[in-house]
Amino acid sequence: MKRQTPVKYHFYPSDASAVIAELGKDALLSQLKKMLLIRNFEIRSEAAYLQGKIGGFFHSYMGQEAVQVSAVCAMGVDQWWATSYRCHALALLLGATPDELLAELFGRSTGNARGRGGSMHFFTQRLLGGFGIVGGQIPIATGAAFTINYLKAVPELKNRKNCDVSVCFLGDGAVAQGSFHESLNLASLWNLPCVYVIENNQWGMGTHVNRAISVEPIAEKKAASFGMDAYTFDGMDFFNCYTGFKHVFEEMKKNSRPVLIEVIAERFRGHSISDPAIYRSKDELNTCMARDPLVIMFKNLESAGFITEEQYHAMDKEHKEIVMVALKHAEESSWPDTVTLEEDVFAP
Ligand SMILES: Cc1ncc(C[n+]2csc(CCOP(=O)(O)OP(=O)(O)O)c2C)c(N)n1
Ligand SMILES: [Mg+2]
Repeated sequence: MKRQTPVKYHFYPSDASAVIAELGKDALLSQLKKMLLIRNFEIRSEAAYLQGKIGGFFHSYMGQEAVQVSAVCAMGVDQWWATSYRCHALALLLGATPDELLAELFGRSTGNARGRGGSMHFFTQRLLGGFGIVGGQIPIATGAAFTINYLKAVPELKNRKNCDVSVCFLGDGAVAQGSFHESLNLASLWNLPCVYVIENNQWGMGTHVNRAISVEPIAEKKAASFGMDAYTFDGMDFFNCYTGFKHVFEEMKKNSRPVLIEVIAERFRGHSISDPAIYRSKDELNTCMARDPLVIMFKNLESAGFITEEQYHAMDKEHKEIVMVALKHAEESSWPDTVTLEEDVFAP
């Protein structure tokens, strides 16, 4: 049965003006540019898909940009990162180029995974994936957190390049998976520095979170059972997310304890490109799109005197053009040679 009462979230306290003072104009404009790159990447690749140029699965991150942009801004690229199949944004944030990602969507040999992975399996040196199995990334990210401690504990490995935390994004739907509970239990027992971030966009395919997950707010109610601290952030607000992620990161560097974060977000599209999302009314969609994370970010930076509306439109156009160039590169790239079909296949 659907829960009727609206969920009361306790967002981590934040003050946009404090973040503006801390990060300053250049760093904040650079975050806004990242959001615009992600948004334009999603819009243009969606259009290419609808023209039949891209096949397979395709899950848009549109609407959730503030979450991963702020997390990478607060913790830096040099951590371990993992996410679900909704992985376009994180790959862009961790250094993959629009050229290689679009070529991957087009299935070309110049792609991020040489055309073999497609939309759900982007990776970078620091991004462990892109996972198509719901909850599949949770044990992997937990293992990466184990590695962080292992490298610190073994004297001969102490000089190896290490990082501070492993960050695992997962959807609200993944909370019902066994891998979630097994991983969080182990991470707590073994003090693994893993940041588990539930991106609660209210839906797991066409099932509303209140018909799939027994308690809400999810992090607040579940973290205690693992002896972890819980946090809730407003996923449409870069400043709230950044403040929260920064706090968590600083705490974890001191105590090496895992944490559970729930970020309340909205996806502006259906579950995937083939989902018309008729389970959500137009009014509901309009209400959530009225809180566009890009607009919220822009308005704050405009009030701070960092950018005008005209400059914002020019910045948007500039990123649209970056993606158009990448589209051309993808279209002109060659298909993988069929003789490579059996390469990189693990078959013992
Ligand atoms: C183990 C497993 N079960 C079911 C599926 C089918 N499936 C794909 S996405 C999805 C919904 C997941 O929703 P959520 O975790 O909230 O992530 P979101 O798509 O909202 O980002 C389901 C059930 C799957 N891929 N893997
Ligand atoms: Mg979801």
